[in-house]
Amino acid sequence: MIAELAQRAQELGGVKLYKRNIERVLSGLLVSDDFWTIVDISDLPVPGASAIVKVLIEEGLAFVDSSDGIRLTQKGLDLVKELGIEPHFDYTCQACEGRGIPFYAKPEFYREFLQLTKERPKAIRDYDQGSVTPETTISRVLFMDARGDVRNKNIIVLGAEDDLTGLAIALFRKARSVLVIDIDKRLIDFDNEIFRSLGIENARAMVWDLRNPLPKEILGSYDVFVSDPPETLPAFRAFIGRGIATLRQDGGVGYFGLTLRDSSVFRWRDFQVSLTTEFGVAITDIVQDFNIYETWDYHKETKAWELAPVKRDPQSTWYRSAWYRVEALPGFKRWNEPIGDDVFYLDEEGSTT
Ligand code: SPD
Repeated sequence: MIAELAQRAQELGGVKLYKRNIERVLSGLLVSDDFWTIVDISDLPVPGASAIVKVLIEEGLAFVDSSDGIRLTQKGLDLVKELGIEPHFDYTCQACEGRGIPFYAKPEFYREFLQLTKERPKAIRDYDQGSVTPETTISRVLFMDARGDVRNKNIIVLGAEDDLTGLAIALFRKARSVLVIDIDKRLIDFDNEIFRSLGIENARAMVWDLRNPLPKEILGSYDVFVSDPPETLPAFRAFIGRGIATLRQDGGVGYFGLTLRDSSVFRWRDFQVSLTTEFGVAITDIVQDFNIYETWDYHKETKAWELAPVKRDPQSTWYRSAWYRVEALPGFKRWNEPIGDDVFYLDEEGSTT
């Protein structure tokens, strides 16, 4: 029965699904009626979660109540019982928000970042932007520092400066140098203005479209790269492939976010194969749900909103990504080819642009 539901939802949603995905959605429905929370709990791309909910409704296993909440019917509750599916449990540490790194460990750093970024540029749709919370950005830097990847290192941040991670690394004042490259001139100007006004001379930001190969002087020049790519395969190569190409030598390190809200675990396997077998890096850390994103203002203009089985605002933050750390091993590959822009931001699994 459940495998059949997965098959039907897969046909409806156009993304790969299997039995476990149905179980996770049912488990989520036992604790929340909010569609976006269900997406979060079930670790599914929106088109997949939406298709599963729609199939459950068609089968009389779930229904939409008068406040646009999704709830299990008696038939749904009977099925859940029969299958032995339990309510989703959340044991996330409230102090560190589940990252294992308390963002308040360096209070002056956190406060300075908050103060300086009050007027930060808003996330816009053009480049698939969606900013992580300030607590996430600060925790990224502390996580990197705890792994020995900040002090006296040359660090490059590629794309995704809507999260202001490059700015935060520079404000931490421990790196040897920081270069931020991003397609969005608003962010580049924002960073450079802060560097200038605070007299931070070892950091700079420049506009760059990562679809284009990196210039020679950037290749093989850095100890650490940081990024947060859109989850399409071409964007993964442009952000992460090129990130690896900036590393000076083996032992170089990369950090980036990968989400299951815009890609499936099947796609993650492709990414991981490409990282380990093609680019020659080892994955040393994956901290699931490390990165928490503020819901972007353009949410109601996206395919995700259009696909949602109910049109109700998310009840809380729901979009998260895992924090990956990779280490380049001897013989790692520097990839730096041009990339077309046809499916750069959006494909069948992605829907939040
Ligand atoms: N389009 C909405 C926000 C997307 C944020 N990007 C997250 C990328 C994770 N790798």
